[in-house]
Amino acid sequence: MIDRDSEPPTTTAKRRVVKPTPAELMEDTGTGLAYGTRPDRLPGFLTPVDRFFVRNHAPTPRLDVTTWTLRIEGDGVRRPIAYRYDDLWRRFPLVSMVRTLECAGNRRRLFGEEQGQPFDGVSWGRGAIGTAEWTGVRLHDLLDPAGITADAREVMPEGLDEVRARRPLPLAKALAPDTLLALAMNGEVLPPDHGYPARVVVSGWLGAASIKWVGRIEVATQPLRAPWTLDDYVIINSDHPAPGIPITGTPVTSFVELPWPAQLPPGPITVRGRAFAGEHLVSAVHYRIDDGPWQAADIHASDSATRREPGVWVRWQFRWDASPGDHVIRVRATDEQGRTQPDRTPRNALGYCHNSVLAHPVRVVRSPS
Ligand SMILES: Nc1nc2c(c(=O)[nH]1)N[C@H]1C(S)=C(S)[C@@H](COP(=O)(O)O)O[C@H]1N2
Ligand SMILES: [Mo]
Repeated sequence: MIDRDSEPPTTTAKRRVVKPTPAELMEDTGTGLAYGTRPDRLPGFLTPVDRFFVRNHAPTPRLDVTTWTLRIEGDGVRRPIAYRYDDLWRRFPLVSMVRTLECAGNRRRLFGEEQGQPFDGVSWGRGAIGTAEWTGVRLHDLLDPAGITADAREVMPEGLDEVRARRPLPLAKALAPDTLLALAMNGEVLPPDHGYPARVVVSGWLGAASIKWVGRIEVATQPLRAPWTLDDYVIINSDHPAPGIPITGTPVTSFVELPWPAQLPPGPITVRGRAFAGEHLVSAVHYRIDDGPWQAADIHASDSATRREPGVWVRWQFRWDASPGDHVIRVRATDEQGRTQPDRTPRNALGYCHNSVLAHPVRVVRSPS
């Protein structure tokens, strides 16, 4: 049996996001809190806001910027500060950067199928990944006026949603030049579901590090404890028993921009997709049709939307003369350190970081039904 990308959810949970999530653009995971981008609905290098995946742990909060403040505090700063929304726009240099966000649970349903046993947790298909141009202020520039102490170690942004989502970052990652407090996404003020008025964007790390609806940032001289590094977003396996290891960067992965399963007419076509390697660079993408040889796909080197850089996906493509019948497309991306997508992902208890080479089913028929 072929499982479909957008298996209709068995329960129709109440929607707890703001933007429309039509089935032509997004995959409903059935939770009311998590909607994936359909991989076959990517018109350009960036993922448009209308289809960018959403992952909430509580309903999207509606925040009012006339009363909203951002507090910087904790024993790792000498002078706690509170910023208003206008301060963020006016007092600091604005920076724009293209970055990909991927949820650590992306492809969990496929991971469960590979293991022959479903995982608990959001049953994602391939859609919990997206790329946007984020505009905002460097976290470094915001923290600096508070006077970071010499012994500061961790920085923890906290959300104003019901779960007060928070996750500590090591000081060095928080101060990296490409760690941003984003105020805008693809040239628009941040939409409510993506963290309005301000969200963190942590380059190359799992989506859960990029806290939305930030209201407070704690700087601490001691390691901070939070549910998302203690109970969730950790790798628990035989090498690392509970509480496991908190996930940071995500491993090299790729996907084909076709529905699952796909149906195509016979003849020459261009098969397209994306590859992403977290904090690393994608150095190669190979593909294989059925039992044929592995061949190099063409990585778009001339994307004017972005330079090729770590933290950003690449587009790739190849030409294929599709003959009638059932076929399987496999794609394997490799990062600059030579790490490549495995045939099987070693099991971990919570079903994170699935990056196996997928056997993408394609039916080639003369008159698609
Ligand atoms: N405050 C808050 N921030 C959050 C979350 C959340 O539930 N609350 N979800 C996280 C997770 S798990 C992911 S994958 C990303 C998803 O970002 P997006 O909804 O903009 O795609 O946001 C992260 N930031
Ligand atoms: Mo996530």
